Amino acid sequence: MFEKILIANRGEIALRIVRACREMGIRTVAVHSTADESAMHVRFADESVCIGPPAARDSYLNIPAILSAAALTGADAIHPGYGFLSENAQFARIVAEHGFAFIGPAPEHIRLMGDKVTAKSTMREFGLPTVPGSSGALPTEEFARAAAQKIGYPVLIKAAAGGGGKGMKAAFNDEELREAYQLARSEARAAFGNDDVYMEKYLVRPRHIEVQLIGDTHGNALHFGERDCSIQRRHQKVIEEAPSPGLNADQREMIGALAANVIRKFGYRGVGTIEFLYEDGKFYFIEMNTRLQIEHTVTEMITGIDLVREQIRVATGLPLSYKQEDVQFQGHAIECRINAEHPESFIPSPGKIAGYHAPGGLGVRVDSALYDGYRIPPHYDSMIAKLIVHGATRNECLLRLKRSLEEFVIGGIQTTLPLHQRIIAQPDFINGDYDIHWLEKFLGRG
Ligand code: MV4
Repeated sequence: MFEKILIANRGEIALRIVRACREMGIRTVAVHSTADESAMHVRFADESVCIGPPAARDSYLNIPAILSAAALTGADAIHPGYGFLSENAQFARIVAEHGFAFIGPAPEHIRLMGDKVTAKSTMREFGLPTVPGSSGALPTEEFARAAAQKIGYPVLIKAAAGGGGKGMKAAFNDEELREAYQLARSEARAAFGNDDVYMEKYLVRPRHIEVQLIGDTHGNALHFGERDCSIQRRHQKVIEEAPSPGLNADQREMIGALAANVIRKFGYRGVGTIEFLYEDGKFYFIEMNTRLQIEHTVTEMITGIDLVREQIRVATGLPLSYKQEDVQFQGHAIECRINAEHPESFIPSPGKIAGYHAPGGLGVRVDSALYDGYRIPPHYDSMIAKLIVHGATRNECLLRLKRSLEEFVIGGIQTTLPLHQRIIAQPDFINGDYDIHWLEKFLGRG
């Protein structure tokens, strides 16, 4: 087992990893920028190293600085968290080359899943259902037109190096195809430095269903059920829940087992999430994330399993602590991502916290690094807290979530707490009757 882990991240996820390490008797090293000197993850870690000025490219993305901190403190392993370098295959390789364990998958798996075209063809070969589409990248508009004829409109053009929706353009007929193709390629070039694009049948009102997975170095792989992440705005998840109100137990078991079998076949190590679109009773693979995700919490709440602990165990070469039959699902969990943003304009609202009270009580969890008097820096992502609520049923969970949101006090800045209170009061949401476009339609309605 590792004796000391360096956490190459900040905020709530850095604190989350510190907590798992402390329960496992593992010492922790926090790294921080000059803007995060008084951050909670620094206070709770055993040691801390300042790795640069506020800008992420000079600090949390600064590979030489992070490796130097690991060497200076004698860390055995580096945990990347999510975002920043967590899906950077080069970083994973360099970490291992310098003698540290990377708490994550093998670099070649990170790279394989980072290219959406190779990810899709790999998953199709391993038996996952994929969206009907072009067999590879589309080098010219003529190729795109031919692919659209074969697939049938509407079609969606996507960036091969993409993810998160950048460079994605829909076309509903031949007239729209030229502009969609050109725009997708130029956006992909700008966002990823790679303008390869591919095409798929456009699913018009799907849910976003993702399956939590873990594989170890002994040929074992498990699934921990699914999460419904359809409540999103501009490709930023706002509310996630487990299990999905759109699936039944048979579908849950089928898609979970299918996904676990796939990662077992290609010898995946560590936690991972396979993302599907779900429409009219069918699942379609869209992406695999090779990192721990923000919303891993709702899965933990319905299974009672600490996914970060399992992630660390697997990284040391230990077998998984559980067999599939040990993974039981109890009740329902919903997570609200609380951002330091105006609840209607979504304009960022960094600044000093003047009054902080987190909700509590049975089935209420707050993952946050906030404290009264903390100054939220303007340099990083605006998510400042995750409110996660568990209940025996979805209805009990909703009642508890409403109460918790009313109890939550974050003073001195604007937050999206009022937005969450509005969303969970909507009949469609209460009925679980939503798809990936629901929130933007709701917000557009004002
Ligand atoms: C799609 C789609 C509809 N049809 N693919 C968005 C980014 C990446 N995760 C894939 N995404 C989508 N791919 C086909 N063939 C709709 C989306 C999509 C989406 C997917 C999941 C969650 C939120 C979304 C928001 C907009 C579009």
